[in-house]
Amino acid sequence: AMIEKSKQLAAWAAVDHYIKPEHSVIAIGSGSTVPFVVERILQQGEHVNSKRKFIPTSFQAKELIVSNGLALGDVDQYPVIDVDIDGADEVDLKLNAIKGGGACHLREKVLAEASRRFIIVADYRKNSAILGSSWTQGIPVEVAPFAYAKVMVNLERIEGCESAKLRMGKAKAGPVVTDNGCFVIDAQFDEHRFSDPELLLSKIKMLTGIMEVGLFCDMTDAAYFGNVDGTVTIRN
Ligand code: DER
Repeated sequence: AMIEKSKQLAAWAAVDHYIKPEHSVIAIGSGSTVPFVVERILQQGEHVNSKRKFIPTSFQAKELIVSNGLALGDVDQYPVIDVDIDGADEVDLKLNAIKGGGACHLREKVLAEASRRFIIVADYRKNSAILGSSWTQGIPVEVAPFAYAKVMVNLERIEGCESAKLRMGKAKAGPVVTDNGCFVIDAQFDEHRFSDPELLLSKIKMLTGIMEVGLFCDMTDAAYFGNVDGTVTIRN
């Protein structure tokens, strides 16, 4: 309950500060924090008489938009987005983030880059000084199925890589398949690598067969963390 409350605190504060009546194209992130973003937008009521379009970062986000009666937009038609609010698995002091715990990070990163403002909302567990402190499941790497075994070999050769494992489904036999029909490899690195996340990202992203990497560097305008004591930490 405290974690859920802290997600709500972060989401409401971010919406109140960053989503204004004049914003007409809004990207909706993925995960369990973002429903509180939609909840607050509905409370604002601006969407009712505006031409607002909501762009989903995943099938899950699309369902959230549609089930709440918000106007669904397509990034093909709205490639320039006013504000994107999304969750994260962990955020460091420089607003670098690990994303992809929900295997949605390719579309999330595309829309984050397409947005004038990219805001992260999260509970206190995600608020770290250095990446890899609280999120210990590795960096999510989306990969073309054809290339996954070769990419696993390439990842394990990167200095500091401790393991690279294909993400398997829990309620599905075989590997997780993303909204893009791809697989996810979770790559564990020793914590020294996270002192320079951009260098690590560049080493991973260049491997042929990789679709996207769950390291968001130099992309986030602000991060909102809900705290146990009911306060919100804002980092920007
Ligand atoms: O996959 C992602 O990057 C999502 O944003 C997700 O990891 C955030 O998760 P949560 O909001 O459910 O904690």
